[in-house]
Amino acid sequence: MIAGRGRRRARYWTITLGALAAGVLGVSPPALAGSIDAAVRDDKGKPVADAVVYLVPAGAAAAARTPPPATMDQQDKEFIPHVLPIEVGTSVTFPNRDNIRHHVYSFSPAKKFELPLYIGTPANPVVFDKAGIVALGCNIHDWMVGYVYVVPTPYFAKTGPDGKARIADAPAGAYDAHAWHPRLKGSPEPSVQRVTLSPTGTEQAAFAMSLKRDWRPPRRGYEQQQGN
Ligand SMILES: [Cu+2]
Repeated sequence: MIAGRGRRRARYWTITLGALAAGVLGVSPPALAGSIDAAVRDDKGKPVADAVVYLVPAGAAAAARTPPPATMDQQDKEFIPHVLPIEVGTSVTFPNRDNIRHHVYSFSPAKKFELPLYIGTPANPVVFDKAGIVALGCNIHDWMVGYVYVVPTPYFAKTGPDGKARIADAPAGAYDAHAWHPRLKGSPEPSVQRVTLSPTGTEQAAFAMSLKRDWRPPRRGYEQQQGN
């Protein structure tokens, strides 16, 4: 009799504690996502492609996570994409899709590394563990220039040929919106503006930037010399 009541009481507490745990852990409302449409133009009003727009939370930082891996191809003796934005901690593979060897390197403080002469995909990806600009070159082909731009946030996008970029999945709240481009004139620091994302509607942000001329060592002379 007493033992039976004890069992019932134990079951009562198990159910009650279970319900409490579900209340605390399981039914918190989902984070409401906001979105932003950014438009980047140069000082003549022309749309700027390949600009990286990213949102840094004004308050608490975004929860730490392992970002998905990314790829920087080498194809037809170019880095593709020309600009690869990634979050800090991202692993990047550098497959060589050409049938000649490339030798990828970076002397940038944010990530110094070298992938000596290779064809195919190097066994180990490169992990970018510090925010900043990583300029890529190839020891063999001087005109090959690419950028990995490492941002301290999962909320980023790159402008297309129309100069527009959309970030659609950031939790509602206040952010500093940054815009960066590899040919920014003067300081390489991104331009910043405060935006507040609401769970309804889309914020707009307009950036204007002065760009340096797009100069790279020419391909033609080399290819005539080498016959490739
Ligand atoms: Cu190369």
